[in-house]
Amino acid sequence: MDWEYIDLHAKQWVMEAGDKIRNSFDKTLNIQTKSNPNDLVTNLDKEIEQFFINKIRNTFPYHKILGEEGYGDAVSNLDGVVWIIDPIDGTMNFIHQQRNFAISLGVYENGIGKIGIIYDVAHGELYHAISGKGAFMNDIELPPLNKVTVKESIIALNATWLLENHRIDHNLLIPLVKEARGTRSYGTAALEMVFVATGRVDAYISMRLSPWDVAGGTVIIEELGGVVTNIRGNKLDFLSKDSLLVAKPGLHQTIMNDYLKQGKW
Ligand code: 2AM
Ligand code: CA
Repeated sequence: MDWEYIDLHAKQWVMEAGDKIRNSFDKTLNIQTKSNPNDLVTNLDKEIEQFFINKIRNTFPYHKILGEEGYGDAVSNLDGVVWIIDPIDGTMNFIHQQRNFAISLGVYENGIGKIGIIYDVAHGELYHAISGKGAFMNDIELPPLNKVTVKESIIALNATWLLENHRIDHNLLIPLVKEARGTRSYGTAALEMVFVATGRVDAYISMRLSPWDVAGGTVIIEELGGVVTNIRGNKLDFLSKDSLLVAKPGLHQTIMNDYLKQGKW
């Protein structure tokens, strides 16, 4: 498989999609809710997903597509080449802020991450990695991730998980938040993952994400020696919703052993 050829197309389409999104800023969005009143989708989410699907189907007709808005294939396994796409990650930010959202795309072969592309449209920052060929931000190669202690780290997480909730014993996270140098919350898993890649934050924790939220970021993080698992320390399967712990090497192990594994769940 010529991954560089596929990557070239993918990046071109992502930039084109970014232009479409930027051009939409002064138009009225059609906003609907999905599973609950905070689960939002706009006409743009749908149009951008369809844009990618048309491009992929025309150019790589044998590839499968798993997209958040459901215009792709009914993917039940990762056999062959599968594109995992979130046309807009951070839709709530897109609607309210017109920033802090991203296009996120991962290309997997038999379940193995090959290409990861995340485009921070509002800031014009394109992150991308081809497995084994390095990770880049706007074509500047990112250095490998180094070890860091909790005391020196900024951890991205949503305040929701510090309140009592049914996904994690929130008492496990409180000591971590106290020990860390700081916490941040951006409301977009794809960008929070690439912020680990660039060192803007050192770790990111979330309790419930979908494959399209994490597929692109995982390729980029792993290319830099970072670690991606769920909060139980297991690998993700990119087919089901799961929790997420992304961190620099060493920090991941510390958060797992000294904090998350201290619970009884
Ligand atoms: P989205 O904007 O593409 O829906 C916000 O904290 C992050 O979580 C975003 O990356 C958002 O992706 C994702 N997210 C929001 N609601 C979700 C849900 N119900 N299941 C999985 N991921 C969700
Ligand atoms: Ca989305």
